[in-house]
Formats: sequence, structure tokens, C-alpha cells
Amino acid sequence: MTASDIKAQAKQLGFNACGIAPAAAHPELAFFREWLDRGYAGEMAYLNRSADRRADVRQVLPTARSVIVTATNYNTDRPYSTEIADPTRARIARYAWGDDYHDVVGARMNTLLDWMRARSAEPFDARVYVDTGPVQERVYAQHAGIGWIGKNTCVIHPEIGSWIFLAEIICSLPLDVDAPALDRCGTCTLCLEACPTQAIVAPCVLDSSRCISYLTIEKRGEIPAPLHEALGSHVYGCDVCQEVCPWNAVAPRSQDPAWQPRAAWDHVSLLTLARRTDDELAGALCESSMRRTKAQGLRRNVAIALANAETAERRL
Ligand code: B12
Ligand code: SF4
Ligand code: SF4
Repeated sequence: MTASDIKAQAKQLGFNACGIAPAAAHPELAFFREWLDRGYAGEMAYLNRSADRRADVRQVLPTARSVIVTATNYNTDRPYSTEIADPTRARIARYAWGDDYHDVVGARMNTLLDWMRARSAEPFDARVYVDTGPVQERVYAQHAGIGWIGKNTCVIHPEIGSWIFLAEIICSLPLDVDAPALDRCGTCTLCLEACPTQAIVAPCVLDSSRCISYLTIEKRGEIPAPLHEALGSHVYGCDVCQEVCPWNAVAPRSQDPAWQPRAAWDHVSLLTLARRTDDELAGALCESSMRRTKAQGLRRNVAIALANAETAERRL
């Protein structure tokens, strides 16, 4: 079983890109500790707890030789949030409109691993992760040639753009590896300028404690009042720094039913969201990435967005 066989099978299973990185302590991984020390992880304590393991995938799987990284395009046929002027319309991040990618991509990765085990002449060790393990997925994606890490910190595939889920199989097989992807941001700084909360404090450096994605999804309890206004009508995640990226200007769309927007979130107004009963919200959150905040977290975000919409309407 060669690297090319695995990539061909990944394509067959619906992955949009697949590359292989050496299981090594790549130089970019060293930045993670500095980032934690600067407090940029906010209250995401799990990142601190797993810092040692994140320094090298061989901490996760000591026999690891290769990291097979896949990318799955989740872009669908809907306008960008930056193209919608209406302050009463709820902004929900593109990745969260369909089914939970942990489940969908995870199942496809397990199918790929089963196929590898059936094809391999010898048994081998392996771990599959989709945003679920102590692995710096973007660094391994860059070294697998999937795409470069942009100044907005997202991995950008030169043809697909950055609307991609990353997933990996760490394995003990000594596979042929790909060349790392080259940085193509050049002199552009559009994402740094567009961020509503100035969370991208320097190229490739994101302060989560200011990022709308962190505030609306990961932060428990109250969102700090000075940041409320900048949240605008974002109620779950944020896509602004990717929407302004020229590499997403003509991003291909996925027809995969898994990523098509659920009716409950499609073109939904803040008032409609606020009026949903707990049962209705629980139904819509079922097997959705958005279940992370639970109905309670979503209501907190909607309340702030509604207050922002009232202020915006008074100004008109
Ligand atoms: C924690 C986390 C977050 C945090 C912090 C994000 C961040 N930028 O660090 C928050 C909650 C804010 C977040 C938001 C989002 N996330 Co997130 N998140 C993660 C998670 C679990 C860990 C990332 C992490 O460790 N961050 C800490 C930084 C320091 O590490 P890093 O991102 O790996 O960055 C490395 C490189 O940038 C490197 N580096 C490389 N070159 C250079 C150059 C210089 C000069 C410097 C200084 C550093 C540097 O340093 C770091 C390694 O030590 C990953 C999954 C995973 N296990 O990797 C998903 C992941 C990164 N998220 C993902 C997604 C989709 C999102 C959102 C788009 C969701 C949304 N729409 O709201 C946003 C994007 C916001 C943004 N601009 O990053 C995808 C990204 C796919 C992609 N194309 O890159 C991932 C990979 C999940 C997945 N499996 O698909 N996320
Ligand atoms: S996701 Fe939104 S808030 Fe976070 S860095 Fe990007 S533009 Fe800024
Ligand atoms: S907007 Fe410009 S600087 Fe930011 S990630 Fe895209 S190309 Fe790079």
C-alpha cells in the first residue's frame, strides 16, 4: 500500500484533498507554548492541559512515522455574512450549518483506516482525529502540503480556499511524504483589518479571548460587556477573516448533503431564534456542531445580538 493508493482511496471516499506529513516536531509547533503564555487561549483550559502532547504527535502515538491529513470542503451556496447588511439577521458560522463534522468526517476517516488495515501487508498502529485530539492540525496540514497557514491563522488550500475541515490519521507506517505548502499571503493584510474585534494581533497570531468565535462558542458564563457591540449579530462563530480573504473569493461549493444548511439556521432572524422553545432548539441542535453551546449558550448570544440590532435600528 503506497501513499498514492491511500490518496486515491481518500478521493474515492469524498475527501477533497489528502497529503502526508512526517510525524515530527515541526518548528511551528514551538509557538504553541508562547501563545498559551501570552494568555491567548482564554479559558480553554484543555489546551494548557494537553500542551506537552501537542508539541509532537509522537507524544500521542510513540511509534508514529506519518500523519495522513485530509481536507473536506464545507462551503455551500449562501452569501457571506459580510454581504448581508440586515442587523436583525442572525449570523452563524458556515461550518456549523449542517451536520456535526466530528461525526461525519470521523466516520469517513474510520472507513479510510479500515481500508488501510485491510490492504496493509503488516499490522500497524494508528489514531484518527477530527478536531478531537491533542494535535496541532494546521501545522501537520501545512507540512502535508494541504495548504499554508494564512495570516488569519487558517489553512488555505490554493484551489479550495479555507472552508475546509481538517482530519488526520497518525500511523506507524513509513509512507512517502509531501512537500510543505508555501505561504501565498504575500503583502495582503485584509483579514487583520476586517476582524471586528481586532483579535488577529499580528500575522498568524490570534488572541482567542477577543475572537467572536471563542466568545460565542467556547466562553462559558458572561461575555465581557466591552466586546458586546463588536459581536454585532453573530450568534455562533464568525467567518469575517475568511470571507474577506481573496483566496475564498471564488471558493468551490460542496454538494454534500451533510453540509447543506439546516432549515432551522437558514436565513433565520434573531427574533425567530429568540422565540424558539427549548424543545425546538434542542431538536435543531441534535447532531449539529452547534450543540457545543447548548440552547442556554445560544440564548445568551442571541440576547446580546438583539440588543445590538435595537441599537443599530435606533441609529437609522
Ligand atoms: C482552539 C481552536 C480554536 C480557537 C483558537 C483559534 C486559533 N486561531 O488558534 C477558536 C475558538 C478561536 C477557534 C476558532 C475557529 N476555528 Co478552531 N480550532 C481550535 C483547535 C481545537 C486548536 C487550535 C490551536 O491549537 N490554536 C492555538 C494556535 C497557537 O495553534 P494553531 O492554530 O495550530 O497555530 C499554529 C500555527 O499557526 C503556527 N504558526 C505557523 N506559522 C506561524 C508563523 C508565525 C509568525 C507565528 C507567530 C505562528 C505560526 O503556530 C501554531 C502552532 O504552534 C483546532 C483543532 C486542532 N486540534 O488543531 C480547531 C481548528 C483550527 N478550527 C477550525 C475552524 C473551522 C475554526 C473557525 C473557522 C470556526 C468559526 N467559523 O467560528 C474559527 C476560525 C478563527 C480563526 N481565525 O482561527 C478548523 C480550521 C480549518 C482551517 N482551514 O484552518 C480546525 C483545524 C478544526 C478542524 N479539524 O477542522 N478555533
Ligand atoms: S473569527 Fe472573527 S473575531 Fe475571530 S479572528 Fe476571525 S474575524 Fe476576528
Ligand atoms: S486575507 Fe490576505 S493576509 Fe489574510 S489569510 Fe487571506 S491572503 Fe492571507
